[in-house]
Amino acid sequence: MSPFFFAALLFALWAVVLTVVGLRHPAFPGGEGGARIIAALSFVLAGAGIAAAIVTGVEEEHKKESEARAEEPEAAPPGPRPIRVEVDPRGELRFERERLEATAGTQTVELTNSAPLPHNIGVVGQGLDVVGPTVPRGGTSRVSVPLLPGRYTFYCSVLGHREGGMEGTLVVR
Ligand SMILES: [Cu+2]
Repeated sequence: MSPFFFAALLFALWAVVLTVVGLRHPAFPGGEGGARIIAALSFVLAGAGIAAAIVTGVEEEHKKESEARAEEPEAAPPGPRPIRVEVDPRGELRFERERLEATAGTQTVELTNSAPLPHNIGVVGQGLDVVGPTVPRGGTSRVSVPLLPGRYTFYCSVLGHREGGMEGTLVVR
């Protein structure tokens, strides 16, 4: 039960009590003092009703706001998380893993280069052949790829790197 509804109910009961008592006792409210008390109580109840209405309104506003916020996605790129791969940090011509897994659909493959040499990320297979930008140490090379179930090869297209060992298998389910 909302506070507004409760206060309204209380106020309605109070009105009924006043009417019944007033009808049964012609002398009601019994002098100036009695009238003042009745008036004061009515005033307090009416005030409580208004306050409760405001509180209920504010609460509902907050509820709406938080619901709206819950529907808004975080400031993240749309779609699933990127498939991440790193370069061997010791500077060898290798990725830190030789096998990546993904689910079918449009995915982002992201290479973080923490090695001294520039590198990039390429994905080839099933009619697809894309290469991201070549980035120096500290950079990120990204490609967006529409993946079908099956096997792809990921590699670095910088001259001599793939031949040197910078390739691996991307398995899509
Ligand atoms: Cu490379």
